[in-house]
Amino acid sequence: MKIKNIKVFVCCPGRNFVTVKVITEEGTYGVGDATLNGRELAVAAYLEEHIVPCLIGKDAHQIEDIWQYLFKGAYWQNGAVSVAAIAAIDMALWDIKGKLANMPVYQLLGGKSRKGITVYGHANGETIEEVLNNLEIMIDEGYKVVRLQCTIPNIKGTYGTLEGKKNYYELQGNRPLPPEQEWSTAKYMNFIPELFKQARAKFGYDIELCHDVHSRLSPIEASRLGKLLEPYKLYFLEDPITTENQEGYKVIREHTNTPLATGEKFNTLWDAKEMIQNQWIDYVRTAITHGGGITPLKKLADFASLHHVRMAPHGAPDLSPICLMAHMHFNLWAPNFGIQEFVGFGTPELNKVFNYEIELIDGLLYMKDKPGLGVDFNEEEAKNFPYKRSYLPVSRLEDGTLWNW
Ligand code: GCO
Ligand code: MG
Repeated sequence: MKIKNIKVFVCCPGRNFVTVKVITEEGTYGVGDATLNGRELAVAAYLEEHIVPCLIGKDAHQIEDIWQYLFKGAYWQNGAVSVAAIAAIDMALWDIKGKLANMPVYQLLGGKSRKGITVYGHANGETIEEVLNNLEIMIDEGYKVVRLQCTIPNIKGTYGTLEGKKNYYELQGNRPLPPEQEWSTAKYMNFIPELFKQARAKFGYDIELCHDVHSRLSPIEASRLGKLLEPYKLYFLEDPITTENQEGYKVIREHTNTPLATGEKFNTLWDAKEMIQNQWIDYVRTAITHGGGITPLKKLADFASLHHVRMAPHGAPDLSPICLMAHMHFNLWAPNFGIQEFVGFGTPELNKVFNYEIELIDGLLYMKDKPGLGVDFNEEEAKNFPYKRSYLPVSRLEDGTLWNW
């Protein structure tokens, strides 16, 4: 089953996506997601210039060996650009293997560990009232877990919210230069417990709630926030700090029993090794696209399960539906799956380019059993949505110091 051709596409149906199509000599093809928000063309070039030529003629069945060849064989192993590129090839090869076996990929991983995938959605708002109205809508839609983010009063720019745009695609698809936003840890820390206090007062404790700090605190500030939020029993507090120093999580862990989640920027298992083996975190959020594919994520899940850490894959709108569908298979299998981040069913433009079927029933996401990953990429439609340069914002403190976004 030799690889005959690999095509790389960069398109913008609302926002930019990098997609790979691996085609075998027999005509079976698989698709993969290589999107790296704000750096899409670097990944496309890495694929086209440095990966594709090496894979033509290789056996598409040798998924593990191809992964090792692209990772170890490159000498420069880690890094967001190269790992996203490898991930897309890996996903496409699993898609091919599933199609050839006439089985959904989860069957090849070991079968189903659960009937559906618990997801958390996002309730955002410019005010607490708006967040709570959106939360109510999501509870009515059946969500069992919801992430709450609210604009912080008296900070210029918004924080993790929609900035008045109608959806994430309108917000993120058109930022030709990085917008700058302001940050104040003090204002944030003084405000955010109130959001959760009011949410609990209005909706009680049956709905699970979580929150993303986007790595803006120091370990001791995060410890204090975790403690302040304890009465509101969060499902998890995400990315309270940056993770260059894994032992930062030890500090937080020693001070609070608020569960902790991190990992959406991790590229390898080793990025999370100490925090997992020391049980400083509860959920690891690495996505199949940014963690190198299904092949290494399987190892990460097994390693995490030895230490009571569960998987909670990143599911932001900058991961394409191919990644979402790969997560569906992975999550159906992973015995230590916890929860999947889910930002909804996309837009009409997005769903013209990516064809997939999912359904949310009572807070669980389901898909139809189809061979492979069960998602297709429409090359012709993609041509109608050319790449547009677009960046994530950057943050600065009120005195101008560059901060973590
Ligand atoms: C999340 C994330 C995203 C990221 C984005 C970066 O938890 O969903 O933090 O909002 O910021 O994916 O490209
Ligand atoms: Mg996050």
